[in-house]
Amino acid sequence: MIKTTIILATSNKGKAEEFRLMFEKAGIELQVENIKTVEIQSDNLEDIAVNSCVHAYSIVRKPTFVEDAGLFIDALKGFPGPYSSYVYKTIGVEGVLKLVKGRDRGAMFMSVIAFYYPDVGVRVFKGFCKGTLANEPRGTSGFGFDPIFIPEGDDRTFAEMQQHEKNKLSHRGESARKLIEWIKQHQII
Ligand code: ITT
Repeated sequence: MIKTTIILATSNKGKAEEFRLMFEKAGIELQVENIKTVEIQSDNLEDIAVNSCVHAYSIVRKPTFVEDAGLFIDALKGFPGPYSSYVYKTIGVEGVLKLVKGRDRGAMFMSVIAFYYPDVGVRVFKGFCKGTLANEPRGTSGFGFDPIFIPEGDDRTFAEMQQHEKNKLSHRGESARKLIEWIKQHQII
């Protein structure tokens, strides 16, 4: 049993806000640390998340988690996946739309959370969200590829939803619910 604050290490404000809301609803205190962790080059989100998490822990020395997420586009054989951050910063939403013009619109978001504390070791929690890519960007909320991602079962993009609606459907919502459940079961806080 660990009685202390849980740390989320991220440099992404949008991601931090989504976790903040879910932890607040669960009644668990969350401290966000704006740390850009060293990200190893790998085509596997889990390897990246686990390495980043252990690095972040070495700085904050409290139970820490990081999340690595990516957009996997069917027509591009899963690209950009682990390279989503770089693709977003370089060609952006419009560039991605150009790459998939006239092609299959299927896509999936994946979220991998790695939690680390020496007493419990590394724990990994995953979430997925299938959907399609919109023809043009729509909506102003959220971040990253939200304006072009329409989750299965809805006709709005994530950027046209309120944060709690996105959290219900999203990859991050699923992985965060698993982490929160685990934290409660193991009385980490
Ligand atoms: P940290 O590693 O510091 O947490 P990051 O922005 O690099 O922040 P990720 O590597 O997890 O975060 O995410 C890669 C990119 O994928 C991110 O910058 C977005 O462009 C995109 N992305 C991830 N989750 C998303 C979401 O829920 N909605 C829209 N785009 C998302």
